[in-house]
Amino acid sequence: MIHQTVIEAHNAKHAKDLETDFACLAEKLDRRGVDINELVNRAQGFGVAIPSWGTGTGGTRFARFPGDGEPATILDKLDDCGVIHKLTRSAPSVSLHIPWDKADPTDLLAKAEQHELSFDAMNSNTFQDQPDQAFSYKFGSLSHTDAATRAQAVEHNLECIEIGQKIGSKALTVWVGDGANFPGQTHMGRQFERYLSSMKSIYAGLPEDWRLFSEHKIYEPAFYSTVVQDWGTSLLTAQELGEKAMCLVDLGHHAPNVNIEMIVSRLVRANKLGGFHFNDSKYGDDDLDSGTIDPYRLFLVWNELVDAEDTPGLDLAHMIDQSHNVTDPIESLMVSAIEIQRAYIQASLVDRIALAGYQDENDALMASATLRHAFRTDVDPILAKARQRSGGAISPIAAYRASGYRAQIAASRPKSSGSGGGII
Ligand code: LRH
Ligand code: MN
Ligand code: MN
Repeated sequence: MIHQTVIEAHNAKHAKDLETDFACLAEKLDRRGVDINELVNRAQGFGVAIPSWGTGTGGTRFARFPGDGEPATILDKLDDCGVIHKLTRSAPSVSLHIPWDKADPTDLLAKAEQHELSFDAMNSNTFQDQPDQAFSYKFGSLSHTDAATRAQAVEHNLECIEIGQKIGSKALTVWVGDGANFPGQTHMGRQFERYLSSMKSIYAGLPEDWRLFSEHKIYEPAFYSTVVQDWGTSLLTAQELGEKAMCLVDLGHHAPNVNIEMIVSRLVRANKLGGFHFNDSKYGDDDLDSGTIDPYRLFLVWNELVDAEDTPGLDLAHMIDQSHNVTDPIESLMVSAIEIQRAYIQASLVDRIALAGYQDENDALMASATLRHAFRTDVDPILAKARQRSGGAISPIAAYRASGYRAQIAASRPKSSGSGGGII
């Protein structure tokens, strides 16, 4: 593990530069009537959940190229999540995936406590067949034509809830790959009815204080049609199921150029926005690191979220969902958590009174300039100060590399084979 003294030694080297940069930004923001310490407080209060599956090297259907010290078990994954949180102080929870992360709940809780972590939404998996299951998901799961296959998929989701209850999770995210590869392969209406009816059975088993997230995705693995392909279908589902059902927006699950920030605004209006899977993409569900392709879009999403933050009942689950194919996953996840936090703080800098004035006057030029002014502000010193005040590293990547953590775990974990393609 990374000892606090490693962080302190690292911070001692960078503290003076940070003070200078922080004082400079504080003065600049003061001229804009903004108190920098309020922004530091906001940054310190920020947290995003790490997907357990993101800690291992991802892959494509072509190949997977594992690195050294790949986590072999969920406990290893939690150790890696502990490192991410320790250095960034902005990733206090983990989102588990069943059955990949099945383990004794007592061990999960003990490990989480050791790293000051908690468990965010559970994720079910009915897009793969497991060795011991009776019915195949080749032609669908919750929407399958066969009632016994649907029942098996429902049962699996109920088991995820049961496991989640033992570890303090409060939500279940359902993403299904069900769909069709050919026009005519399925009756789209009847298939959706079957999906809804299965989701109702899952909803019926949801504890009082839990929420059910439906996650839409435009395509893949089904390439002609997908049952929950867009936010419209997701919203229909959430509205039909009831109060505890919400929509989850995975940024990569849309066609290129779709206006995701507008989807966010509409779902807020419907009181049905439940959470996010953050990532970035250029072409489709690329699962690239947050903020690496289109940081302005990430900012625009956060602009809607900050604008809506006082909406009664709005309680969002923020999670990362990425596949790290060519980087050290711990490094990618740390940078991603910081990029998501950066967009949040930049969006917090938008002068909303001025913006509303420009919008009312139809001053398009000044309205858009107001957004870009916030986006272009370098909030790095705020993020670094937040980490320093919370006991994290001023520069997490440098501290991580200096710690030698990867080499240390590579010596104790079994070497991972690169055979077979990764799936997500
Ligand atoms: C597939 C996917 C989806 C889910 C995850 C478990 O696209 O990445 O986003 O959230 O698998
Ligand atoms: Mn996702
Ligand atoms: Mn995805």
